[in-house]
Amino acid sequence: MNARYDQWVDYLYCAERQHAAVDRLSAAEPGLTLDDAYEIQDRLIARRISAGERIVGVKLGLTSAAKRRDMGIDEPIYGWLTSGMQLPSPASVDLRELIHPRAEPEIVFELGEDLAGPGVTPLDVLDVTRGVRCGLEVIDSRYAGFQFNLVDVVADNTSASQFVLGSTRVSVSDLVLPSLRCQLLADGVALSHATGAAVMGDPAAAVAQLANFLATRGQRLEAGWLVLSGGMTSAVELADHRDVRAEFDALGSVELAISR
Ligand code: OOG
Ligand code: MG
Repeated sequence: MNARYDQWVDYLYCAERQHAAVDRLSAAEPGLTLDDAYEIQDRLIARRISAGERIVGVKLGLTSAAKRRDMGIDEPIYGWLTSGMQLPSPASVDLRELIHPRAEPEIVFELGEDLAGPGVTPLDVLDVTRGVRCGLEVIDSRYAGFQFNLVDVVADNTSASQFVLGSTRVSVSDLVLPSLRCQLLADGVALSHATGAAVMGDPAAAVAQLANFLATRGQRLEAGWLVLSGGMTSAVELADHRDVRAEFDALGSVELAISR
C-alpha cells in the first residue's frame, strides 16, 4: 500500500500545483478506507513541509448543517493548515492560480497551550484559547466538479487552499460563541448568515472533538496553532464575484478581493 499512498500523494500534489482538477481517488481505488485517506493526507502535508512550509494549525470541515447538506457528507473531518496557505490581510486571490475556489466564513481559535485528548471538553478548549478571530477560508477541491466522498476529501486535505484572518482578536471570556452572528456578503450583497451555534452547537465543542480525534491518531493540538472550526454557512463561488466579505458580531470583518 505504501507505494500506492505515495502515488496518490503525487496525484493530488500535482493537481494543486498545476491547478488542474483530477478524477476522484475512490473512482480508481474504491477499497480505500478513512484510515488510508488520513495517511495520504499526512504524506501530502509532509511533502509541503519538505518543500519549506510549516504547520500553522488545523482546520475542521463539515461541522455545520449547511456544509454537510451542500457536500452530501454527514460527518466532521479535519485537515492541516500550512504557512503557505495563510494570506496577509488585506487579502486577494488570483483565480488563475486556483481550480474552482469557494470561500466560507469561520470562527478561528488561537491556542495558547497544547491540548491533547482523550477526554477534552469544550471548557478545556476555552481554557487554552488565547483568543478568537473571524476568518475566511478558501477551499479548492482538487476533484472535478467539486464532488467527492468522505475518503476523497480527507485525502485531499479537506479541500484546504488558503485562508485569511480578521485583524481583531477577542478573548473567549468576552464572547458567547454559540450566539456570535456572522453574515457572508459578495460584491456588497448579503448572501447568508448564521450564528456560532451552526458549528455543532458550539464551535468549542467541535474543537474538543478534534482534539479527541487527533488523540486516536497519536496527535495533539499545539500552543500557537490556529484552528478553523468549519464553515458556518454555504460557501460562495469566487468566480462569480469581485470580492467576498464576512462580518461578525464582536470580531469585526474579513475580506477577500478576487482577481482574474
Ligand atoms: C470540504 C471542506 C469543508 C468546512 O469548513 O466545512 C470545510 C469542502 O467543502 O470542500 O472546510
Ligand atoms: Mg472550511
